[in-house]
Amino acid sequence: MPSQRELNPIDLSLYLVLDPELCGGLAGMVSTTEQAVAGGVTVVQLRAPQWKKRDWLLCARELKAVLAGSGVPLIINDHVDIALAVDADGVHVGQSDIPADVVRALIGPDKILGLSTNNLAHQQGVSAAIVDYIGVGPVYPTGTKKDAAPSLGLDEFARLMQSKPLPAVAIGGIKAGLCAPVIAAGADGVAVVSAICGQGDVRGAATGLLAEIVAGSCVA
Ligand code: TZP
Ligand code: MG
Repeated sequence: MPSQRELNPIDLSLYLVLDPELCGGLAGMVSTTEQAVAGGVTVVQLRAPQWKKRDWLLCARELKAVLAGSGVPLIINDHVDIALAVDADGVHVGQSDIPADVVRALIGPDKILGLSTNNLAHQQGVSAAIVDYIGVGPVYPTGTKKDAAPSLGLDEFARLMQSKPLPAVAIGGIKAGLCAPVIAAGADGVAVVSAICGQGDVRGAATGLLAEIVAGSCVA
């Protein structure tokens, strides 16, 4: 991969990671996405670790249609084949998934590629010629991802942000009232699951989080 590859531009400000259980299945994920985009989310990721591939495909197609013309990119967690099948905007992988260089070779230079990192060694292993952004966390304890690593805490997260190799989105336990400090610590955006999925007022939840993120950027 040529090292002069330019980063794909992506506004990480408010990054929604969908959860099938919290949203109430496929239809709930689609309606959550519609409302969350109206509330200002800037990225949507389809993540459904328990799902069969057929459901991934059906949902990805619907999300792609809902997001068309919105300017909000659709990112597919783990599954490169699904991303390619629906011409999604990008793929997000973790440290135990298909390696980033292999994903990049499969999706080509123009798609967005995100990589989860949890510590300095992970960050040092990131190739900025291959990856567009990193997801860093969990910052706070989370009940959403059962196999999540221990939470970093804000101080350790801030230390990691001092040497971030790429734009970084913070994830894990971030909810209303906790966004601004994470942004002030150096994150380029906040990724949430339960702070949006399953909320009674999805649009309002997104709007409130985004306002905090903007406020956090002002003091960063
Ligand atoms: N990766 C690290 S923590 C996490 C993922 C997918 C779950 C975050 O969910 P929540 O509800 O925003 O804490
Ligand atoms: Mg993964």
